[in-house]
Amino acid sequence: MTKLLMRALAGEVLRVPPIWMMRQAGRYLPEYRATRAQAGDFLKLCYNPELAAEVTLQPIRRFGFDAAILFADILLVPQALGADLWFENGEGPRLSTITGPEGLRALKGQDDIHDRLAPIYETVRILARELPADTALIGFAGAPWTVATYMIAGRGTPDQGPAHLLKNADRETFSALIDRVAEATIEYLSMQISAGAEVVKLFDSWAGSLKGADFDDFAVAPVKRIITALKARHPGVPIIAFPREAGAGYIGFAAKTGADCVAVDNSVSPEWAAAEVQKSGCVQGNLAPGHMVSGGQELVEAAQRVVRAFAGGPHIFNLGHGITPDADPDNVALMIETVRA
Ligand code: 1CP
Repeated sequence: MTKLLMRALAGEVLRVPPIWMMRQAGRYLPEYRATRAQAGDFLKLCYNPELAAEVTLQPIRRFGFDAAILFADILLVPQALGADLWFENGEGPRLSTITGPEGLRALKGQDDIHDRLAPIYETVRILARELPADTALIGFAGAPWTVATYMIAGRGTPDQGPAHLLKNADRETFSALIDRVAEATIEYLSMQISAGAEVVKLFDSWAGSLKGADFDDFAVAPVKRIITALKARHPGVPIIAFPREAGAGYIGFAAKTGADCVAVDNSVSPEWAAAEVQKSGCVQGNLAPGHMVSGGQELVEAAQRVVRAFAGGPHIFNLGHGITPDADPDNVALMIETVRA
């Protein structure tokens, strides 16, 4: 029987939606923390295929989600392109920065990224073998704008200021960087698909700070380019796009980019997303991640509201953004029980 996630992505309206969770392998799980300690640190975990496959499988074993998402990070692509990457304890990622044409010229080409990324493809091959027969395997990458914000600033930024500055001051360098990331992302995702990923997702976590024509040029166009190239090479593989906090930009996003499913964050109501986004196809989302910390009857009611709002069309149940380290695994179990009841 076809996997539930694939059925929703094909446009089927299901009585019970498939369910998975962004960052489902992560620090809220004691078994994840133990495996991460065994690996040494976060990046060593990403590049260790056996241990990365193990942490991908942990939430599947514990909760029986309908999909597993490859354990890796969107910042491995910049690293494969030649950026230095490290994680400051308790603070997050740090990268070497690109501030002008010299930085761009120093980057590797899209065909030179695979040596560094080979362990990720091996993780996908292990997962394709070891996942339960009804669990779908999702590969992923960052969308070019979000990846570029880290490559330009060298870290996460609240308003993506440095990336906006380069975009406005040196459009040529900025556009060329977006193109280089898009080209690398096509090759990276194509290799994940060849290794066994059945679905791929593009995370554009900072899409919400692109306004007006910038949204069309840097959130829509590069994602469309990646999807068009992947569809030509792998016609049957569905693609989920997540232009987080796009607001009105969610409307028509699937048609503009060719995505099979649009993931929506919880800054929009499920009723609004059902009316405005789901009318053009499958929608993923959008329970507020805070419910995984607070739990209780409010979690139950909010999860029921999401299920009810999206019941008239194809839907994948998910959070509006990643689960946080302070979440309680019992609340995850309660969410799944509620959705499947
Ligand atoms: O300490 C740790 O163990 C590291 C925490 C962590 C984890 C579990 C990071 C560092 N990355 C990941 C895994 C990860 N990252 C996955 C794995 C699959 C899953 O279970 O979902 C995925 C899909 C990502 C994607 C990712 N990384 C995004 C896009 C999604 C999002 O959350 O918006 C972004 C922006 C990153 C960058 C990144 N990596 C890690 C952190 C702390 C960050 C965010 C930095 C910032 O706040 O700017």
